[in-house]
Amino acid sequence: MTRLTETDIIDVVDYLKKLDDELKTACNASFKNIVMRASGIDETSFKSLKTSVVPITSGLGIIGGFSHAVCEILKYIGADAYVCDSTDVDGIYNSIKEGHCFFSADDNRFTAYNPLNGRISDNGDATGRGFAAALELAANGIKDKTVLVAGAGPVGISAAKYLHKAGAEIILFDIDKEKLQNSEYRTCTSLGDEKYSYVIEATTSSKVITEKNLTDTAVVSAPGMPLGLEKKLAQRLKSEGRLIHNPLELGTAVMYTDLLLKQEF
Ligand code: 2YC
Repeated sequence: MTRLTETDIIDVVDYLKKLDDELKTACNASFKNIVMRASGIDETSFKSLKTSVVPITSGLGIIGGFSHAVCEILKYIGADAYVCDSTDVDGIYNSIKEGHCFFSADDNRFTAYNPLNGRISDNGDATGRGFAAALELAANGIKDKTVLVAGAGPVGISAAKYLHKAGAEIILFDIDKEKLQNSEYRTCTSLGDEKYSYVIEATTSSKVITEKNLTDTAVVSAPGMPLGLEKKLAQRLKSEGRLIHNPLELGTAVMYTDLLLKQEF
């Protein structure tokens, strides 16, 4: 998975307001409504829980501004979030002792836990569902529509599962055929001449989707970091409200609404 940099997460609050407006244009739904849809909850089951963001110093260590950015994203959708003043296991211990949910990320895993109901959420899984729900709304329903899912990692697989359940026909693309083995979907290891109207771009490469892969009305929902579209194409799609992309926001917010689901044990 791609490690974020400080520039990916500066001015989060201003960015969230802009992103909310972009999503209302592209998906006809607010940031929070997309997030709740991805978790399968509605306003009646939304709660503002005390939630701590615990900085983790292991491995490559702290990313400047990461904990603050996660905290601001959680506050934006209504969680009672704060950055824990202790780090690592001490921070996790203090959060659980207070009965607070907590978010923590090392170099390999970004997770959220709710000690009140045992619910746990993983960023890759949550991100896939967040971008899938956004595409479903942008498409005004995805039933019987074909969706290209580029990238068979945790994010792409989670998006494919959500959209398949919503009735879409999935074409799963990855250059590594190992990742496509035993897949329940139609798969391909190269993008032929087919043009797609609905795309999930969930790869870590920076040039996967080009004009020739897209119809004139195509919508691209891209959790992939870095963005897998060439700059000009990305700018044109964005200006026409047909590109959904953000480095951290959608996935982090879905992790929180995942914690509100009914009892896990
Ligand atoms: O500041 C901290 O607590 C660091 N330990 C955070 C490291 C996050 C590493 N992961 C990433 O940059 C992203 C995640 C946000 C999702 C996938 N990669």
